[in-house]
Parts: sequence; structure tokens; C-alpha cells
Amino acid sequence: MKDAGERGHLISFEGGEGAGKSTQIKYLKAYLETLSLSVTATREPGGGPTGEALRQLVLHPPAPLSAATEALIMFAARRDHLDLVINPARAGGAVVLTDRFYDSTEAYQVAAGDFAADRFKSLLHAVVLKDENPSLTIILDLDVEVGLKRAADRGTMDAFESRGRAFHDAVRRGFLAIAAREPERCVVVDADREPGAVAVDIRTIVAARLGIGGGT
Ligand code: T5A
Repeated sequence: MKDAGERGHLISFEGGEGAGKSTQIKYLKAYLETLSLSVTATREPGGGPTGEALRQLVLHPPAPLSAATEALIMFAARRDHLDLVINPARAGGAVVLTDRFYDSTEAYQVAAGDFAADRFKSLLHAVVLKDENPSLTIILDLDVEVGLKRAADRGTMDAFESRGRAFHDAVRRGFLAIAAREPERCVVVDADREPGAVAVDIRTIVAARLGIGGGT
């Protein structure tokens, strides 16, 4: 295991509905553990008990929420997630893999919703400290219809999954715009392939960008 005292990396996984983030986090976690690294897998909104309660609220709201309200709930959940899960794990030397982080707010509430970009930026700077940024962000890119079908095949839809194609196309464009703007942090991976092939690419990226592991 890694020495306690050496701060672990934070890797975020982003993408539209059904892109395969949870699946790929499982693959990467298992691989990194074979290298004797301590790994924490977590998700947003969620992580700790309060984050999970906020997740229920925002995914299954008692009445429709505005994009601004959604963004505020996401950032409240995110601060709690950083305090209770991400920062303690990183302080103990673990590599933290999070299924969604602040890019999801930019893609869903700003690019696809009507939350203003400057308000998003202010909130981001107020809530997430500079040294809490991910070392690496993997953006799983997938045709919207394919992703929504994968999500629908699992059963009941939540408040986001049940939005139309135009909304999810805007989410996809939002993620690609973030990747184009921040190439030093973000890598786009083609998620429309069998899971093992996607996992091999992700290992190679993690090795090249963070020097963890040796690719395949
Ligand atoms: N949200 C979240 C915001 O609006 N703003 C924010 O700031 C944040 C943080 C979260 C919702 O909240 C919104 C976005 C989301 O709508 P969620 O249930 O966590 O809700 O939604 P997702 O993150 O989209 O979770 P999903 O489980 O739907 O997608 P994943 O994790 O990307 O996909 P995964 O791995 O669970 O796979 C889905 C299905 O596809 C299969 C899997 O077996 C599974 O059945 N699959 C594949 N099939 C074929 N080929 C592959 N390569 C496959 N990979 C997985």
C-alpha cells in the first residue's frame, strides 16, 4: 500500500447517461488494487450519508427543480463529499475514483440547462478549492441514443434520464467542450466499444498521465 502522508490522486469519470462510468471504475479499481494501491470508489451526487440523501432528493424530486436549484444541491452534496469521503481518502494516500464531479454540473445544469456559466464558475471557486481539482478526468463519450437505451434497459428512469434527446445531446456537447478547453486535465474515450477495450485505453491513459501502472 502507498505511504500514508503522500496525497493520493483524484480521478473523475464523466459522460452522459449509460456511458459506462460505474463499469469502468470497477475495472480500474480492480486493476489498481493489483498494483497494491489503496483505491476509494465513490460517486456524485452521493458518497456520504448526506450526499446520498441529497441524491435521492435531486434524482426523484417531489416537484420539478430549476437548473439553479439542481446546481446548488449538487454543490452542497459535493462539499460534503469532499469533506467526508474524498479528502480523507486522499490524505490517507488512496487513489480516489469518482463517478461524476463538477464537470457534470457544467454539462447538465449549464450546457443543457439554463444555469448561467458565470454563476457556475463563482460557485465552483467558492466551493471547490484549487488543490481539490482532479489530477485526471476521463470523459466517456457515447451516442446519446445508445447510452439512454443502456440506462433504460436497467429499469425505472430518474428525473435526468427521462429528459429528451435534445437535452442529452447538449450534455454531450458540454462535456466535449470542457475536454477541448482543458486538454491537460481531460481525456475523451470512445465508450461505444466492449467494456474490456475501453478499460485497456483507460489504464494506458492513467499510466501516461499519472505514472500509475504500465498500461495493458
Ligand atoms: N447530475 C449529476 C447532474 O445533473 N449534475 C451534477 O452535478 C451531477 C454530479 C446521476 C444523475 O445526476 C445528474 C447526471 C445523472 O443524470 P446516475 O444514476 O448516477 O444519476 O446517472 P449516471 O451517472 O448516468 O449513471 P448510469 O449508471 O446511468 O451510467 P454509467 O455509470 O455511466 O453506466 P454503467 O456503467 O452503470 O452502465 C450502464 C449500463 O450499460 C452497461 C452496463 O452493464 C449497465 O447495464 N454497459 C455497457 N454495455 C455495453 N457496452 C459497454 N461498453 C458498456 N458499459 C456499460
